[in-house]
Amino acid sequence: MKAQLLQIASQFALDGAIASVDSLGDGFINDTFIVRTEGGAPDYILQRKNKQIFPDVPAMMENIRKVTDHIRRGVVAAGGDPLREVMTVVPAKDGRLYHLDAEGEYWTVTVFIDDTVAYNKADSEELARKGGEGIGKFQAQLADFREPLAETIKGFHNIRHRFVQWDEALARDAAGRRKKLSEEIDWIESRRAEMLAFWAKVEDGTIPTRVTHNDTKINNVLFDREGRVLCAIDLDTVMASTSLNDFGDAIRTYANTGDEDDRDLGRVSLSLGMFQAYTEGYLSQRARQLTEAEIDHLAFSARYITYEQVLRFLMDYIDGDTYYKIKYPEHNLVRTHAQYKLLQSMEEQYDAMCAAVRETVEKYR
Ligand code: GN1
Ligand code: MG
Repeated sequence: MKAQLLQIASQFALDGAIASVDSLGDGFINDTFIVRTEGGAPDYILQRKNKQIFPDVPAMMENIRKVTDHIRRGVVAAGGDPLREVMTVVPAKDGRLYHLDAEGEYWTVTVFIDDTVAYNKADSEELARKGGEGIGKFQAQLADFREPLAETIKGFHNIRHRFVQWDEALARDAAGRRKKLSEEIDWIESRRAEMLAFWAKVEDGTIPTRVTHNDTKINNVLFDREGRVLCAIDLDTVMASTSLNDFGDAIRTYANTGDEDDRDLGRVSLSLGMFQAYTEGYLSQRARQLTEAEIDHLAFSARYITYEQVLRFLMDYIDGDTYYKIKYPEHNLVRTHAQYKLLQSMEEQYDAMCAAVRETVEKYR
């Protein structure tokens, strides 16, 4: 394996001789390694990309290249450090953005950003504020990005597309579970029209399409040792959609007082304090650039994404657990209930969420 990894790393246009290649982190999706080099050259991140989740790795890498090139121009113009304040894709020696090995696996390299801090859980309002700042900064840097981006996962946060999958899953009833789920199915159906009405505004351009990160959890933002935001990382799911999705998905994860798969529903609710903190950090970067329609739907986007997550977990349960990894047989149903509890908590506190958004916008405009 070591020899194979060295051979793969040597396919890339690295500065400095390779000293070692070692496994790094415990990501669920890709396999990640660190390539150490000799002398003053940077170290590198080598990844084998997951073909099951990303059927078109070349298109994905092209998306990442476009987006990071754009951010880099802005960082350089502002006198920042382009090796620390944005991810750098390192091409293979043949000029491609990936190396395809003899087994048909796709490998990619980026520059390793040294001396940084990342967090796995947002356990304070201060950290939520900084996380919001990190994603807000990422979006602000891409506000004038105009190039087309490939749709690397079809209809990812498109509820119209999810309903097509949902209706098929119900009709198939592959695991024979549908008859026991009439209450849960009703949670989805009773909100179908409302969610489609929101999405129609994205489709007709009332809500603009921008660059979206699509995986805005806290460990995808890098900080320096002084606690300043450096950049957003893990750009595999960068696509074009409404940037509200990135806000909503962050709130779904940052502001849940319990766990995504909590069996104890009493623990699950929306923390208004964490919501306010993330919103504060986010709008400190974005208040002047977002349209009125976006501001008006910011709080709703948390409901939208959480609803979508209820649908996706329940659909996977109905399908017989084919998409999400499960740790026990009812896991997807437990996730469905826990995310539904979070959705209800958001619905109950919706007026306060909207008021917090309005107050914060005024502060930064
Ligand atoms: C998956 O890979 P991970 O855990 O960051 C999923 C997200 C879901 C999330 C739910 C490509 O994200 O969309 O929100 O699980 N990613 C993909 O935990 O489907
Ligand atoms: Mg991910």
